[in-house]
Amino acid sequence: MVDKDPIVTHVFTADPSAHVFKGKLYVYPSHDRETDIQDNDNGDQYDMNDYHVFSMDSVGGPVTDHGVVLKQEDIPWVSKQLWAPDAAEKNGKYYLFFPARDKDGIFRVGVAVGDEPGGPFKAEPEPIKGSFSIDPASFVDEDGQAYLYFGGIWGGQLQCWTTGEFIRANYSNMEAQDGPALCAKVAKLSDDMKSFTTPVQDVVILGEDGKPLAASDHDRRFFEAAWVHKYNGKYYFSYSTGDTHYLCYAISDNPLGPFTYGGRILEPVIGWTTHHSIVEFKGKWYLFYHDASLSKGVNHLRCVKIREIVYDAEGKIKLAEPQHK
Ligand code: FUB
Repeated sequence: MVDKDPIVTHVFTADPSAHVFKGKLYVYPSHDRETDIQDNDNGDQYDMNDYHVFSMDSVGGPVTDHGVVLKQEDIPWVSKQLWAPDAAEKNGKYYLFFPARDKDGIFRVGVAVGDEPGGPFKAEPEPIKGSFSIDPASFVDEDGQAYLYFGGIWGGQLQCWTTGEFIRANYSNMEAQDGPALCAKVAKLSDDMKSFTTPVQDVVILGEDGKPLAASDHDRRFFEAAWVHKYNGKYYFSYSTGDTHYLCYAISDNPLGPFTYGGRILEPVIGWTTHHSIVEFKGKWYLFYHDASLSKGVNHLRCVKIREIVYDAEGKIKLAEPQHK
C-alpha cells in the first residue's frame, strides 16, 4: 500500500467534500466521534453531532481548522446523526447541505447558510421540502444552475422511498435483490439554494450494454456518497459501492444523466466505508477520501486523505500514483 497522511489528526474526519472558494481549498467533512454504539448495518455507530470546516492554501501545506461551524443542538428538526455534508457558493453566500435524522428517525437533507466559506452556518428551521435519505452533494454548473444529488441504501434509507412515500417496513430490506439497482437522486435547486424546483429524479447508471446496472451488480451499483464534477465538458458522477468498498464513476453529457459506467477510482481502504470528492486546484485534480487508519481500523473513526488523479486521453480517471505497490 502506498499510504498517505491524514490531513489532520487532532480530530477524526470523514466523507470529505472539497471545494475551491476565494482561492483556497476548503474541506467539509463529517466529524467522527467516539461512541460505545456497536457496529451494525444501519450505521448507528456513525453518531456525529457537529461539523468542522478545514482550509488550506496548498495541497500538503498547513491546514486550518475553522472550528465547529454548525452543531446539532442548533438545528430544530434534527434528532441525531449529522452525516456526510457538502457546501456550495451562490451569489456571494455559502450553503452547507447536510443529512440527519428528523424527530421521526427519517433521514432528510437540511441546508445552513453562511457569509464565509469557513462558516459559521445557520440552519434553516426545516429540512429541504421533498428531500430524503443521505449524502447530499451540490453541483453548480457553469450556467449558474445548482443541482443537489443525494441518497444512500441500507442505513441511508433509500430503499424506503421506492413509492415516493416513506415505507418504514422497507428499512430492513436494505436494497432490491433483482431487477435494476436503486438509483441516487437529483433535483434542481432554487436560486436561494433552499428548495427543489423540479421533482426528484433517478440518477441512472448504464452499463456498456446501455441497460441500467442491475441490483445484483454489487461491484458497480450505486450505494452512497454521490459526487458530481465536470471535466472537459462532461459530467462525472462518482460514488461508493458500499458493501464491495469501491469508489466508481460514470460519465454523461447531461448533469441529470443518464450516466454510463466508466470504471473504478479507488480500491477498498482500511475501514468499511469509502467516500470522496473530486476537485481541481491550481491546475491539478485531487481525490479527497477517507480511511480508518488513524484509529487503526475502527470503522466510525476515520481520517481524510488526498491523492492526485489524472485523466487519460479518453477521459478515464486514474490515480496519479498507484494505490498499491
Ligand atoms: O459518515 C456516515 C456515513 O458513512 C456517510 O453518510 C456515508 O457516506 C458513509 O461514509
